[in-house]
Amino acid sequence: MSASSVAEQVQTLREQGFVVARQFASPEIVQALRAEAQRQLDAVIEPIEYEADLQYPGAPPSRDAQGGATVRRLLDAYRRGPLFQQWATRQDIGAWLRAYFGETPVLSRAHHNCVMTKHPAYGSLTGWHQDIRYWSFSEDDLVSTWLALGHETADNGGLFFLPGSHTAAFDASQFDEQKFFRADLPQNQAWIERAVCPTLEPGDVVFFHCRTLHAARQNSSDQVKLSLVHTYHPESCSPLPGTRSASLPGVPLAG
Ligand SMILES: O=C(O)CCC(=O)C(=O)O
Repeated sequence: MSASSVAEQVQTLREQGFVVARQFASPEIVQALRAEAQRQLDAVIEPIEYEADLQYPGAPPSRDAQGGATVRRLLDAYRRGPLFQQWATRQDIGAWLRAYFGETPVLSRAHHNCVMTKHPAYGSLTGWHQDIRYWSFSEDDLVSTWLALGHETADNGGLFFLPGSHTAAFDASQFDEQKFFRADLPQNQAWIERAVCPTLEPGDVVFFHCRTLHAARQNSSDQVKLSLVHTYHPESCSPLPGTRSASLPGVPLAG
């Protein structure tokens, strides 16, 4: 089967809220990004978010506890050197997102913009959520890219998505106080039963909408999972002044 075109992928994103672009990054790029991510992880290069900071299920109780030094994200990937910067602003990423937005895409440095790790021990489970829940923009039509730097499956903490959830009008009562989609409600169960977890190979990129409900389990393999994650908005959509979304300047992508 031939690879799907950008136009087809954009259409799938519009319809189901996520799409996998297979082999978007070459093996050489993936190898270089992975080696650099691993080097920075081993060298504990800040800024870092630790599993203990979030306290999701499976995380150590504090940074001082056993496993407390388990990294969740290497933050501000854009500032971590030219390899990461080039990836986030690549011409083909820009062209893809321009096809979706119909205008210049802007990289948000305030959200995602990280190497996401999931460790076999102390790597946590992330419940069902929409990324937009804590973001503040004039519109809610943002798209994130998730580049697999290794194999990703349900068992090592790969992402699950709920197709079509990006266009659903959920009620606030369907979410808990941390804005996680409540798995205990029958009306939510009907959604959760539709969950899909695309298996990713190194170099695959998932484009997903900021309203798409997604979740991930813990990592039951014996290898750390590494992914590179970025978020983009169209230039006509701005972060609201004074919010975290406006805390770092965005980077417009060349046409
Ligand atoms: O890898 C995970 O546990 C989920 C990450 C995620 O959904 C997020 O950061 O928004």
